[in-house]
Amino acid sequence: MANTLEIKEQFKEDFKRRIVERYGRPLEQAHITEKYMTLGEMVRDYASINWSDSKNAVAESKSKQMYYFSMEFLMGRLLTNNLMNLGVYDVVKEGLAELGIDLNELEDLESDAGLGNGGLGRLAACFLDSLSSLNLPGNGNCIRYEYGLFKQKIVNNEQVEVPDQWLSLGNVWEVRKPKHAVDVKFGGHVDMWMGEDGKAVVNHYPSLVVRAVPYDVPIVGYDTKVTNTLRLWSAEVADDACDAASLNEYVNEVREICRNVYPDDSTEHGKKLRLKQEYFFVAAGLNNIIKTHMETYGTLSNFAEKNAIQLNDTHPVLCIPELMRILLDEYKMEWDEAWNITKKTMAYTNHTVLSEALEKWPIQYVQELLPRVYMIIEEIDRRFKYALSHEFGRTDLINECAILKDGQVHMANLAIVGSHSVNGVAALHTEILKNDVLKNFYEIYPSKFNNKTNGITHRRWLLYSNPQLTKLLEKTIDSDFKKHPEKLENLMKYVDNEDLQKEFMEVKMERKKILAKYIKDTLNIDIDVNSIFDVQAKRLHAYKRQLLNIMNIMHLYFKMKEDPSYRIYPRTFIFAAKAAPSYTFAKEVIKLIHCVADKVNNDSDVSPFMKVVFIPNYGVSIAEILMNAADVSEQISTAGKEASGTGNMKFMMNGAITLGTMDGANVEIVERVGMENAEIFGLRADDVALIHRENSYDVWKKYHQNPEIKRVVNSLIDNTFSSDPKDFKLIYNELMFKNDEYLLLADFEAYVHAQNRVEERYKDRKGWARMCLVNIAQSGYFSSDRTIEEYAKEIWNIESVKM
Ligand code: 26V
Repeated sequence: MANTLEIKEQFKEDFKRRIVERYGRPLEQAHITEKYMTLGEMVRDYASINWSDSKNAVAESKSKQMYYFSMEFLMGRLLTNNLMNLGVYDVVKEGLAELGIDLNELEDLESDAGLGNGGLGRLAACFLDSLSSLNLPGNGNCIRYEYGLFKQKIVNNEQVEVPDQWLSLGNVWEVRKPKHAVDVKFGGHVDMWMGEDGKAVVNHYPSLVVRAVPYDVPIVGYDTKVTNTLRLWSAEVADDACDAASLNEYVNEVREICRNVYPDDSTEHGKKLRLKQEYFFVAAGLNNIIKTHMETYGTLSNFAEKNAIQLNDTHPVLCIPELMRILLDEYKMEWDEAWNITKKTMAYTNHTVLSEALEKWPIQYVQELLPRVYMIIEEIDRRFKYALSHEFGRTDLINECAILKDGQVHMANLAIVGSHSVNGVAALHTEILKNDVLKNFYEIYPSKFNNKTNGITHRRWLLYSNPQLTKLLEKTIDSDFKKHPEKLENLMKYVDNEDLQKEFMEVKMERKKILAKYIKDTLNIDIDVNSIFDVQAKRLHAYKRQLLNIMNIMHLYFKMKEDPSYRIYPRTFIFAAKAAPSYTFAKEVIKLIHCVADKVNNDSDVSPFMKVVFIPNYGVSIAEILMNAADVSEQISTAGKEASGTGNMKFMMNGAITLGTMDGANVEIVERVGMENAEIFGLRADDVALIHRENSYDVWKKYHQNPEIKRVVNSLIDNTFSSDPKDFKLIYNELMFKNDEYLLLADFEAYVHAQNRVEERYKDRKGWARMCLVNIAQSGYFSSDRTIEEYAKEIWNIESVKM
């Protein structure tokens, strides 16, 4: 084994040589992007040794593999993560420094791989990190989008979307694998007849054939050789292009499949494109898995024993009829055998209870785009309805649970019928699925339902993004927690230690200074690092109630203006949120936050006590400097609506206090830290359900009862925060003329009180530090390692790779 010094010298030599080989000039003349690319390629090549060994180990042991099918993987940057997981970060940093290169500058050149919208996509990325780090054979399957989720700019207080050209420097982590390309067929018509063997012969004459080419990304585990694969599919022209009207049209049709994450679906074209994307990556991914399986075993009868597929929400649910199609049409299997294999292979995760987010496809689209797959869906639906009346004796549920009804394919229903496991992502969410949203299915298939509370990788979200806290923890409880995050609980022994409390507050201050510098550099706003950093960072959505947060700020502003003797403990309210491009209400809330910020930040009476900051372009890299600088974590969704939340866990792990409702995983956070170490307020999920059931809420009553509420609501339309009378009318109307669907005014007073309590508690510095330490100590449960171990044992039945 070479010592560190030798490794470093070797690295420096290799690095210099590679620059010359690749760019034809010496290091001294190389551009910084060339240095970045070279380092990335070296790291990838280094990881490739383990990658290859991992593939061999899995193939030789013939162990079962899991494939995580997800339309989204929000990977963020990989350079730091891979250097750290490979255990070479320090050596590389020093080596580069000796060559006059600052590793941090190279790290900053990497674009975020923003292949997703929010929590669902980041969860998939955390899961990949945990799978490799736990030595489990689990791979990702997704689309290689040409553009990531849009970049958010703020112009005149409004969100403007800019394309995210994340591939402009190339992607050093991917390896193109043309030998694994497959053709995916769309449209056209199907011929069927009875063959001599009495089995159906199916011929599909597609109107469009697209070549799917995989790009593989190594997923490097922490302190292990196990390296899994994230396979990203890219669409290219096929040799046999079919009857595309013109070459240009065909090329365009192909290219748009992989152009964007979640393309605009407000038009028919956009909707059909989304469906095309879904089938594209499902068909390509499945085809590949089957090919590999056949090469190893020569039969598909043991397919479910050797492969598990997790469907991340309903987006990849076409996996179910597509696997049926392959087994029936291409391998001539009988329906019952094919169906058993399919159900045993597939497992479905639900991520939302919001009915508008449950996917449904017009039958006509599916029929046109996927004629054979549609026939199979029809047959699944027919047999399911038959079983409902003949097996389950539940004719009453036929309409309720149908896959095909009111002209649509109900994807969640298809997912439940065609899989062996249905899971929610937090305890409360799973209960709501069982007792409310999916109640009928729970009655039919009680044993399919289970809970897997989400988690986050403590490597990215603690070890790498918060080295200051990591160092303090290592000093206090030793470094076991790095491999075994549940060991963070050892910190409980020290939470009363005043020296530790003080040191923790120093760490927090360092992180706050780093964030304050970022805010100064990018927004030119000065913030007080001694103020309470109160952060709400997540996608903008009505149910997440960013509006409730800003309404409290408006309320505080009015109160301080009205009464000069009333002053709050200095606080910096920080928001970060992207709104969907067509979500007008959400965009209006962003504008409101900016207009309130203008008023508050420029008012010399008030601004010493409060500042409002909106950090644009929230994504993984911003989260890495934002979460760990927070004192207060805002998790204030209407109870029952947030399936889990995962930001809440990142804040907790970095020692912030949850100010939240009893929703999603907040419930389990509080269960662990105790009510006294969080600030919980507002209606409970049961209360909300009752209010809706009995239709007992009257927003105008709230408005008239409480003059403070009235003042805030009126200020939305009386030009206090904007001179344009059109501004915020939409928000006002949503609240007052749609009876405040998300119950903001119902929770307003409770929220204001909770905010007051936060302030009181912050003034007790030791008590506050103790609370933060308890939160860190109890956060180990929320490592995605725990989540993945549960999936592996209870759903996938996979075991660790021996290398
Ligand atoms: C999608 C849409 C699209 C149409 C407009 C309304 C709407 C509302 C919500 C969604 C979310 C879709 C699924 C999703 O991203 N769920 C998130 O999954 C996270 C990981 O499990 C979880 O932590 C979040 O609570 C959940 O919202």
